[in-house]
Amino acid sequence: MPQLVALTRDISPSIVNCELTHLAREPIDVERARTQHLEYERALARLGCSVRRLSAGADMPDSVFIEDAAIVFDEIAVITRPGAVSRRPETAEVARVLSHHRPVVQIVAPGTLEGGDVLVAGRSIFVGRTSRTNDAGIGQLRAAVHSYGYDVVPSTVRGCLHLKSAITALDDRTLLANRQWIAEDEFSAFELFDVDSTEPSAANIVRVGANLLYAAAFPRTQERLERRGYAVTAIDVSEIAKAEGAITCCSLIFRGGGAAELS
Ligand code: CIR
Repeated sequence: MPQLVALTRDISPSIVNCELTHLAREPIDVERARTQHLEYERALARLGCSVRRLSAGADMPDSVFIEDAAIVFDEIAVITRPGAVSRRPETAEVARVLSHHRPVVQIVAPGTLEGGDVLVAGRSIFVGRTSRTNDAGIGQLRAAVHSYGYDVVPSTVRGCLHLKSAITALDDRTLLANRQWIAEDEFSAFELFDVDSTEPSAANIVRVGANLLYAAAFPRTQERLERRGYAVTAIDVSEIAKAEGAITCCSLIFRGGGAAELS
C-alpha cells in the first residue's frame, strides 16, 4: 500500500489580506498561525502522512489553503482555476509538483473550480455550485474523470464559502453535515451525521485512513463523533480560521507514487 502524501503550503506574510466572504476581517497573528500550521503538519505526520510543504510568495495571501488549487484522484490530478482571481497564481507550482505524481489536467476559462467545493465519496464526486465554482468548471471536471467511473453531482450550497464548509466524509458511508447549508436530499445515498447545532462550522473534518483530524473549536460535535466510535485528533487552528479556512483546506492528501504504481 503506497504511503499517503500530504502536500501543504507556507503561510504567506500577506495572509492578513486574504479573501473573506462570510467573515469580518480580524487581525491575524502570522507567527501564531504558522505555529498552528506546524502542529497541523505534525498531526498529519503522526497519522501516517509523508508531509511536504511548498513555499509561497508574498503575492499569494491564501496560499496555505492548498486544497483549493487541485483535486488529486488515484488516476489523475485536476488543477483548478479558482473563482477568486487573487488565488489564480497559486496553481502553477501545485501543478508542477503534482505532475511528478499524476497525469495533470487543467481547468480553463470560462470554468472556475476550487477544491473546497469538491467532496469525493467513493465514486461519487459532489461539487458545490458557489461563488468560486461554476457550471463550466463542474463540466470540465466531469469530462476529466468520467472515464475512470466517477459520477459528478452538482450540489447546492447556501450560507458558507465552499461545499466542504458544509459537508465532509467521515467514512465511506457517512457524511458529517450542517443540513442548513446543503440540500440534504442530494446526499440520500449516504447517512448524514449532524454537527451540534451550536457549532455550524463543524462539518469540515480531515479523514486520514481510519483517523480524523479536527479543529478543537468544535468540542460538542467532537464528543458526538467519539461517542459513535470515531478516532478524532483535535488541534487548535483558530488563527488560520480567521482567514475563513477550515481544516481540510490546508492540505492535499493522496496516495503516493505515480499513477503506474497505483494501478
Ligand atoms: C478564501 O476565501 O479563498 C480563503 N480565505 C479561504 C479558503 C478556504 N478554503 C477552503 O475552505 N477549502
